[in-house]
Amino acid sequence: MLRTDTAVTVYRKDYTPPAFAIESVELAFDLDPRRTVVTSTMRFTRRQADAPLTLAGEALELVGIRLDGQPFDAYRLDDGDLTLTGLPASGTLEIVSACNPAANTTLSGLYVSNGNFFTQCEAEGFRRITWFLDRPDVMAVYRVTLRADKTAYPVLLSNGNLVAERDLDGGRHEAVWEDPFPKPSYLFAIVAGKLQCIEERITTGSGKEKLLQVWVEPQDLDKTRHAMDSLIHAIRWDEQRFGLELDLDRFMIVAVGDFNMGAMENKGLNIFNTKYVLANAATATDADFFNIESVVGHEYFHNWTGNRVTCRDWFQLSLKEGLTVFRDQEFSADMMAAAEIDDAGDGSSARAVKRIEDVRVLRQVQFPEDAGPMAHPVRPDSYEEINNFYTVTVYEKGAEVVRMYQTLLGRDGFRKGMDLYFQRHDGQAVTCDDFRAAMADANGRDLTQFGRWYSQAGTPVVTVHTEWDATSGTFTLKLAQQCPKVGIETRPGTPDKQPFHIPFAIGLLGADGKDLPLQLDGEAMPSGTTRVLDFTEASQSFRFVGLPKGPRAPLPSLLRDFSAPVIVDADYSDEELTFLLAHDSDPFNRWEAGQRLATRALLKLVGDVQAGRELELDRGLIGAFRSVLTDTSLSPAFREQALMLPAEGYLAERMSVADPAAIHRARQFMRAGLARALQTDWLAAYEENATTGPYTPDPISAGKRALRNLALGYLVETQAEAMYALAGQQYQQADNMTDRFAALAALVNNFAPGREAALADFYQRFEQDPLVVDKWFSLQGMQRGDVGPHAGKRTIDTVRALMQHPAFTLRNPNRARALIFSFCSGNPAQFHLEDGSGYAFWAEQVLALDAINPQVAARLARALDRWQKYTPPLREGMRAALERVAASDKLSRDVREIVGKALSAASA
Ligand code: B3K
Ligand code: ZN
Repeated sequence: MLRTDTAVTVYRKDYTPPAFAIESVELAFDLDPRRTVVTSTMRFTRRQADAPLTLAGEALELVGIRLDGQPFDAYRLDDGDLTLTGLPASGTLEIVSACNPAANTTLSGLYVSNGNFFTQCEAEGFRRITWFLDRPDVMAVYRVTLRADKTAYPVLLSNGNLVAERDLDGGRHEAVWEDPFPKPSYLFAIVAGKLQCIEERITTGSGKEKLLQVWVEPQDLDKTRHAMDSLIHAIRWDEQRFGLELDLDRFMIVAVGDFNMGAMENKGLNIFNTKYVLANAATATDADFFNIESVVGHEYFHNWTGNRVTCRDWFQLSLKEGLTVFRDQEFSADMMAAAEIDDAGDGSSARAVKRIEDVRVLRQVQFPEDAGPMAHPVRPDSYEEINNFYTVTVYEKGAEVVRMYQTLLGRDGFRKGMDLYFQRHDGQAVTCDDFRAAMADANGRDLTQFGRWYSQAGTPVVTVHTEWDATSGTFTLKLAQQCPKVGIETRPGTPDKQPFHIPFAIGLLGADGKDLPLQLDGEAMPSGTTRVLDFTEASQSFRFVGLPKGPRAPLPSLLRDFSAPVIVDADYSDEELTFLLAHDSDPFNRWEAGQRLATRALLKLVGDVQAGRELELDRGLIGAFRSVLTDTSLSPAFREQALMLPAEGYLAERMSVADPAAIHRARQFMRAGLARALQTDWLAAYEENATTGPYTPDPISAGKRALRNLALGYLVETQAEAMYALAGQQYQQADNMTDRFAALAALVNNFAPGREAALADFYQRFEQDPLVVDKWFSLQGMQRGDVGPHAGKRTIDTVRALMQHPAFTLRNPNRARALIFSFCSGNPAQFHLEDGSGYAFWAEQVLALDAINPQVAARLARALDRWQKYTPPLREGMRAALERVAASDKLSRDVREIVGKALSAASA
């Protein structure tokens, strides 16, 4: 049963080392879905005189305790925790406990999914398996014995190496696994059930042979090749880029359909959501293929950044997550660039595409988090429930912080810092400060001020002013940074915020659009055309000298490649943005200029909608879009990025008071206008970007499909019969999921005549494939409600009807996310209807999910984080919904923290 938790805040300042060390653990599992018995035998050593040993436990039944072989009764149990007193300086403790995996719907600890056993221990799930010092700074070696019925559970897996296997009486069998590397309990894992694998043997850099396996349910075996290839690429990449080799003889990936997040880096036994393993041309899109490579890479890279060197406490989570996200981003960028180089390019456009995608997530999700009630520094100072802190701030902003080291120190300097980090800390549980010290010491740099990126929350706003002295050819850049208090920083007594150390990359464009050589005042000669400025003061000026004299000032290209996670406030004219879009040598900033233009035009349209003025599409914007669309010197993938309009959620954040209905109307007006104005060009792009030959998910052909399908989306927006037919034909004839699904989406979103038939056909074709059925639900959760004859039709009604569909269940997180999260977080205009229907639905679903799976419920709860940003009727509707949830007397600690913080922000 779920506990009803009272809020207890855990503070970073209260950290103390553990009173005991546990050097080794032997675990024996007698696996049974209803009652699994676990015998844990631990070698312990006392580290602090007189301290009792308090072991964490949750949802466990105590069967017995022995100390050095003798029954032991000097213990007490409170609220799950087991406290043992009078223990000797060292000894062996045996604890026998039982749990009920079949009844475990939280998917934390040991649970059953589709008849097989799986575990998830990070952050605090191990305590649901056995009593333990369940904290990351307790590292032990594990030996694991698994016993189960051989017919029902033929495969028995755990971390490390398989050392013995035998049959037992009564149709049972046993497997023994040993992991030679000391690890924290959160990296422990077992899997048991009817699974099959593909395997490969590879030889690593130092000449050792390794066994790689991808384990799935038998019917999915034909969807594992891409995950295996991705793993091999990741292993090679980590050797080449960071000199890091696979340390175990065997490395396994296992896929499970019921999983709270993407995947988990358990030592040698990575457990994955099926969504990030299974793919073939018929069932997975280019984006799915891409995400699989990225997540497989991410989990593999954790083997060094997270597992070999782990976190001292959970406040240091970004030590492993920010660093590992940075590593997976670099891996993907290198893979994409390699494909572009093979295709006769230089890789820069592919890298920019990856950077754009990452920055888009940062801006659309992390910036709002950093401005809302859950705002927290990359290294938080407190939490109520640690699972709520696996956030975009810890992950994505954390990755930006790691990237800034590389920007400041250069690639080689960063590598030196990494080498020193492993030299100093291999096998240890350390802090973000230890990482920063390694970067500083390896490069002889003072990174003290840089530490503020870990301790202060919020997104700094950098205001830019420039001065041009035409007679001396001197360009002065005046930067000012501001970062008001956010989230719990606004509580009384919090110290004032100090300036950040911002690596600010800049270039200057001459009248011909080419980069000018840069020379700062005081330097003997110009060097380079992009300079990274150390912007460390609240306001600071940088003078560039020796520039071509004359009335026309150079045009600055600011924050190139998005060199820091900040908002740049610069008052470019439309002409200047159009010039940057056409000429900037930094492809990221070409995209950025286009986004600024589109955002400006969209926000003006939103104002017009609100004021009841007639809407008119800016001619300049049409011209700028046409230039990008028809510029075949740009890669299709890049053009697709540049032609994608800023998302509705992003626009909401850019307004002082968000008005989702007006934003939607304005954006749809622009989409329809661009569709009509550029119809011939869209059609040409559609035809020119057809791919030939059998489907492959490589970045070059994926880029072509992306542009072609973007064009299709615009074309169907014209509501022309011929375009409906084009989409219908693509839907029927597609030989891959990317094209089929894009056509379906175009039909569905525009309420095309063939829409219902296509939806029914899609379901029928793929009803046996849960991941594709998720796509079907998700598309309908995100559909518009305001098109043509369907104007006024509410998506909420469709969503409620779909919840009655036989394939719908709240118990499977992927399914719940596909329908409910898609609607609540991916469909702002329909979710925020003024009748409050979306908010009532949200409250119902948060409460329903919380009774099943608090972690998933708490994620959904966050959909109302930004409630204070909306127009008064919406704000009040959201407040009422939050209060309704908060009033429940059965809330988990997870959901209570989220709604509590959202509501207390009201008074801040
Ligand atoms: N480390 C896991 C996330 C665990 C989440 C626990 N609520 C996956 C990852 O970041 O690789
Ligand atoms: Zn991770």
